[in-house]
This record gives sequence, C-alpha cells and structure tokens, in this order.
Amino acid sequence: MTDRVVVLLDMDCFYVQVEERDNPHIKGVPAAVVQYNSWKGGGIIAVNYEARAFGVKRGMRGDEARGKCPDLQLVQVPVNRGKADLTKYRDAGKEVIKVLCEFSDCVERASIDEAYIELTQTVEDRIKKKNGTHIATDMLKSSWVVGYDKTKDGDQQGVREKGVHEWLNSVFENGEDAALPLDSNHPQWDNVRLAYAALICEDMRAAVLAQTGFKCSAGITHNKMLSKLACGLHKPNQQTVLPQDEVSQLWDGLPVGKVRHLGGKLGDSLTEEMGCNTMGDLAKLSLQQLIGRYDNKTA
Ligand code: TTP
Repeated sequence: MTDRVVVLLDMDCFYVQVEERDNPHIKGVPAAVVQYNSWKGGGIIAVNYEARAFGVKRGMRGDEARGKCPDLQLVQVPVNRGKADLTKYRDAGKEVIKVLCEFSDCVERASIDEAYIELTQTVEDRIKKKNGTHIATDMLKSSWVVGYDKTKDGDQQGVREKGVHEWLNSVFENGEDAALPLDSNHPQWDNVRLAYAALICEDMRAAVLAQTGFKCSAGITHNKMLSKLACGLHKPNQQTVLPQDEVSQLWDGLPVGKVRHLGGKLGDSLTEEMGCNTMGDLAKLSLQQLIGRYDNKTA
C-alpha cells in the first residue's frame, strides 16, 4: 500500500489571502471574508490566522466577530446580479494549479483551494538525479514529521527541527551524511521516498508563493486519505510527513469522523453499527467484516 507518494496541498485561509493580495492594507492584520448578505455584519466564511488568534471563527456574524476582535477587517465577497460571485477565488485557484503542474503530470483539483499531486514519478526521478546525496535537516525548513512532532507550548520550531533531524537520521542509516539507500528493497525505502517528496513539496510551496503570492500547507504520505489528514496537523504555511510506520499510533486516538469520507453518514454508521469510535477500532476490523455490512467498494 506504499507504492505511491501523494501530496495534498491546501491553501491557507484562501479567500482572505486572495483579498489580501488585492488589498495589501489588510495583510498581516486580523481579517475575514463575509458573505454578500450583510445582516449583522455578514456571515463569515474565511478567517485569517491573525483573526483566529482572537477567537474569530467561520460561521460567526461579522458583528459578533468584531466583539471579539474590534480591529477586525471585514471584506465582502463580490456580488453579481444579487449572487455571490466567486470568479476571483476560482481564478486564483487556477493560478495555483498551474504552478503545481510544473511539478507533476498528475494533479487533481479537489476543491477551490486544494489539490492532490501524485509525486511518485517526480520523486523517483529526483532520487536518481541526486544519486548518493543526502537530505539535510535545514533543507526541510517548514516540515513536520508525525511521531517526531510532540510539542508542548514553547519553542515549536525547535521541536519541529529536532523531530525532522531525528527522523532523517533514522531514515538514512548512518545519519544525514550517509549515502542514500537506493535499493527499493531497503527497509527504509518508503521513508526515503517520503523525505524526497518533502523536499520537492518545500520547493513546490515556495514556487506557489513566488508565482502567486499565496501561502499553503501540505500533507505528504502514500495515499490521498492520509495526505488530507496529515495536511491538517500543522498549519498554516507548514507541511507534514506521515510515515507509514506512524499511522497506527495516529489512528488510535483519532475519531472516525475526522477522516476524509467518514465525516457523514458512513462514519456515523461505523460508530453506531460497527462500534468504531476511533480509526484504531476501524483498523482492527477485517475487510470481510466490512464487506458483510457495506458494498465491496465502500468496504
Ligand atoms: P477551507 O480550505 O476549508 O478553509 P480556509 O482555506 O479558509 O482555511 P484553512 O487555512 O483552515 O484551510 O476553505 C477554502 C475556502 O472556501 C475558504 O477560504 C472560503 C470557502 N469556504 C466557504 O465559502 N464556505 C465554507 O463553508 C467553507 C468550509 C469554505
């Protein structure tokens, strides 16, 4: 199940970033985008991270949010013939996709502000090209590795860097300075590919920033479901690697509904009928048990 390397890239507070690019005076200050209906200050649909620090959340009315953050800048979604006009956000999303296509032939747009990027081939090509070169901690400047990312309050960046360093040391047998295990039968081969994917993803996110002005976060794993999950673990403007050997530990404490496709009725049914509260519970069920309850494809 680890033959592929897939990235999910998700723009940070996307509509606000688009508005910030058009109105630089709101950059770096608390800001939110509201729906065209201006009742009670409008319904908030996107919030930047500066405003989130004050407790401003999607779904609040603008007036309520200003109660939490008096200096909050509110920007209205453009309106055309009485309806929200999302053209500028869609166009901005297309700009990002164009950059991503420079890094892979296989990019799937998943929503207005996120895309899956199949990096399997790109990674293999880069490993061949870099034959024998290692990846140093400081090449992964905004990367986190699940299982090596336990932070209490305090020096987040210090913890991040230490975690990346430890992980790279475990992947490249003799430390970062070792030659790469280039053999695909090597026990660390999957992690070598993830490390290279992280390196490419750092470049890809830097290219998105340079060419569009937008910041984003990413998840790097062997499949779409895990990449989507990993992406949400460290935001904004960060990327998270989830090595396959760390998945079961992550699963144990993770409610089923947090995972892609399991947030709705299917997740409810898994909890109520199959007794799965966490992904760990779900992982203990056999495929046969799931086929006994759901159709083959769902199982
Ligand atoms: P999201 O990616 O869900 O959120 P976000 O980009 O604002 O913030 P984050 O950094 O947490 O990823 O949504 C992308 C955009 O889609 C968002 O900026 C506004 C729009 N949107 C809506 O209009 N209504 C909604 O209910 C949601 C979830 C998003």
